[in-house]
Amino acid sequence: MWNDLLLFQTVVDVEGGVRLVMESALSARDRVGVQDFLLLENYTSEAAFIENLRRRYRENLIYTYIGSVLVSVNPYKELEIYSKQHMERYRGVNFYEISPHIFALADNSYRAVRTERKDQCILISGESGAGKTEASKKILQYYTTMCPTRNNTHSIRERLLQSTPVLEAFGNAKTLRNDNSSRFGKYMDVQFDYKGAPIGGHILNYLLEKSRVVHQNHGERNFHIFYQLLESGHSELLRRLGLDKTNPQQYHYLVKGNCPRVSSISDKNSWKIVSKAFSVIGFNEEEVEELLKVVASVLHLGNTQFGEDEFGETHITTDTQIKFLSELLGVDGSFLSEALTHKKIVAKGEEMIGPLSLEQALSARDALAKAIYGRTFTWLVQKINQSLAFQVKCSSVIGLLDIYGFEVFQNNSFEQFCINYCNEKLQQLFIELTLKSEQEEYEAEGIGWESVEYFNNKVICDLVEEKFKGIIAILDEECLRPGEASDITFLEKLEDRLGGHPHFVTHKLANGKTRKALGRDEFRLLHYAGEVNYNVNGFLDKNNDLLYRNLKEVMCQSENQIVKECFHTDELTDQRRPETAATQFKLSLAKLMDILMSKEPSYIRCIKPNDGKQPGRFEEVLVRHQVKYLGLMENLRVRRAGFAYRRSFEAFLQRYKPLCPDTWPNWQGNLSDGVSTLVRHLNYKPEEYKLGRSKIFIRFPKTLFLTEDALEIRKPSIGEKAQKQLGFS
Ligand code: AD9
Ligand code: MG
Repeated sequence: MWNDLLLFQTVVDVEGGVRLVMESALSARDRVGVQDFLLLENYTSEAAFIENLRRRYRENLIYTYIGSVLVSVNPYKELEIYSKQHMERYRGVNFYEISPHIFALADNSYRAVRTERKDQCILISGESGAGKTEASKKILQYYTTMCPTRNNTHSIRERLLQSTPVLEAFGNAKTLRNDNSSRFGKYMDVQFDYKGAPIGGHILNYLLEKSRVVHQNHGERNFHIFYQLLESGHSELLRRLGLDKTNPQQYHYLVKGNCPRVSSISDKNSWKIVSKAFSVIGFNEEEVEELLKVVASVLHLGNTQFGEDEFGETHITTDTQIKFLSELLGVDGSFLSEALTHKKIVAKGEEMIGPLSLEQALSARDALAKAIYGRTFTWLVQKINQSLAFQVKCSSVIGLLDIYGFEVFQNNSFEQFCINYCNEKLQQLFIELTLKSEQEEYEAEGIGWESVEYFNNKVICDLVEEKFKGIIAILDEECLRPGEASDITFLEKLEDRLGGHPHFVTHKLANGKTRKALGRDEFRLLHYAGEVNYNVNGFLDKNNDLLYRNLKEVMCQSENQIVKECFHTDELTDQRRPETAATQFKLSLAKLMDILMSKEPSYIRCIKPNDGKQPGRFEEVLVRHQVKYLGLMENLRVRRAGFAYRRSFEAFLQRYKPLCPDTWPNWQGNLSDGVSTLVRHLNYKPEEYKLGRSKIFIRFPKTLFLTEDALEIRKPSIGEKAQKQLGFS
């Protein structure tokens, strides 16, 4: 397998020139396809693209490049390609020398950090279950295993690694698409010192799917931690938490999906791993216990029931739950009971208390459970960040983004709207950083090339986020009209203001007729990746994300350390309206875009080959859909129309001057002439490169790869000192 597609062999001739010899490997290519889509003869054909992926997948070759983009197809089985020996094979080698691999991409970013001191980011995208989280774990493993160590940084490596199981326990769940689905977005910086040793990290989390705490669809589960605790928590601990492990089905918040056990998941093992991870990260026993008290209190909240008396007043019928809740959260039981059945409104400086209906009490209870869990998750991230904070000077970072892919379900709600908006932003970033900047650079350098048409999705980003006019602004506007506005008035406003927009559709047709394919409570967005119908039911509530004031008051008085830190009294005194959920998300995405824009990106595009989580099954229709919405064909066209590599004249000459007697050891003339002399000597064909104003552009990766090989052969004869000067590793 390691001979995978070394289709070209290098021959260095007597004068030091490099020649390329095609290996008689056509049969190999037939069998395993090409390792870089740039080498596909018929590169505009989607069928050829998919066929190449299929051939490679059949041979367990799950990775393929499009230039520097890595395409990965989920194997759904353990492959023997991630050992330390494999990592070593990829250290310091050029991208194209051996079989494509995620370690090659990780190493490439790392080398850029080391040699150019330029911050990097690795953006991993793909739909649920495509392998994003696994990919980010492999990258983290690579850095923690292969990078040099500082004396005191052993523990930081462990902490970097151990942050994952903790966050997965609280933020991942079994869904229909993935048994270990991340229900939050994650961006993690790995920080390095000037010697390239990992010295710290920092995590940003995005939009946890809080609704899962109180409701799961059939066949899905709540977050893993609940099952882990019940399955494996020590009996004494469970007693203290008031939990009963014998029957997890008795917990209201765990039974909705009717799926307590999952064959691919061992809650027992995971509990052991998470318990160990807590101590590595630096949680002491009391902190873990406080955290588990919060987890248990969510279960007790779920089991808190309400009844109506003869006057229609709502009251709590399950006093034992209140007793446990008051102990676990360290709050006054009667105060809590009242807050769960009444609401306090402050209007014009006056407080008014009114009873809640049964339905309102249930939803207040659920809102409290979601708030406690959601805020605790953010607290957990902060706590991990404290543990990962670096002690010595950070020189550069590599950011890893593992964030939800585009989602289209039968019924799409506020969550899908946010997730798909996030994907629009990432596509916009990709356009900014790759497609547009590529074209602009050619223009700036005066390089002629065929311009490639691509769809710029800025128009859709604007549709969602534009100030005063966009969908989020209209949604926020409706949220400011309590009592008057509803999900339907929100939809009507959208129709009114956005009706003519080319990417927005509702059931109303321009001629007054009705579009049958859309319900009266739906709108459709024509995303860059395809059409999605959103049902507006619940948009206002989810965007408001309100917790009644008196419930906040109770939580602010909590003696549980974590709850105390999660609910500040300033919240009660602050007169300003809190940001809505969509606006918060929009602001956090804008910050994320700034972070990513300041770094040099690499991309991993993950593909899910089938919906059955099965190894060896490649479903063409499913794959084709993903190839489309990941924009891979467009990406390939731009790459093929352009040049795979570019380097400044200076950097190119500095690196390769030992290969030519006229440029070694020093070229006296101008840089452009030096590069011309050098590439003539290297026998570059005119179609392989172009010289711009300040840079050389190399069309195919293999050209550079052969030049690197020649350098490797030449290295011993140029002496160690010169090698150091030239920056060879
Ligand atoms: V989600 O958007 O969080 O729902 P991901 O993160 O894209 O999704 P994940 O990485 O969790 O998917 O992969 C899903 C499952 O596929 C894993 O639990 C593994 O069982 C399987 N998988 C993914 N990548 C690999 C791999 N490189 N080798 C083996 C893999 N199995
Ligand atoms: Mg994931």
